[in-house]
Amino acid sequence: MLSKKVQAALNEQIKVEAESSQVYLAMASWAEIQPGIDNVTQFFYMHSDEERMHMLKLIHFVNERGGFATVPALPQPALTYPSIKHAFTALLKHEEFVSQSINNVLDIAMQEKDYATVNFLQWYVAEQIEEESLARTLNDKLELIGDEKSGMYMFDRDILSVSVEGGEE
Ligand code: OFO
Repeated sequence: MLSKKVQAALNEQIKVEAESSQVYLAMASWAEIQPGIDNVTQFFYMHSDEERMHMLKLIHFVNERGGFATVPALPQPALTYPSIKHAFTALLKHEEFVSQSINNVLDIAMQEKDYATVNFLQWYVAEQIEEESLARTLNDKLELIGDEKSGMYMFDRDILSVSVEGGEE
């Protein structure tokens, strides 16, 4: 059985994952109308789907542990970006925020001596390490590319294989 505190923290995390899914969905829609970045577009759509999966996993966990997972209202995410680099910088910042949020939930679960939740959250801790690392790699590549068109062509060509190697789920 979940304590009220742990349930509230997990419900907050459900909101964070849902927001992540929306943020990346908006990035995908914006990328889709930019010329020549079809794979970047697909990367954002896939990332949005993954975040929805992270949200669902939390919903099932809360309900299976005798709690009640609440589906949150969501703010509208940013709809456009000045450049692809800006979108990826925002993605990295967002992932860092999510990691911090997972750490907060973990802190609460530990304070409450809820070791089942602590154990469950390990998957998210590992996932965030991978996602942050992938986001940093992609930002570093974009930094090198600058405004070079051929570099952006290769970035788009390679992004899906980089994300698979990076262990994206
Ligand atoms: Fe939910 O994994 Fe990133 O944000």
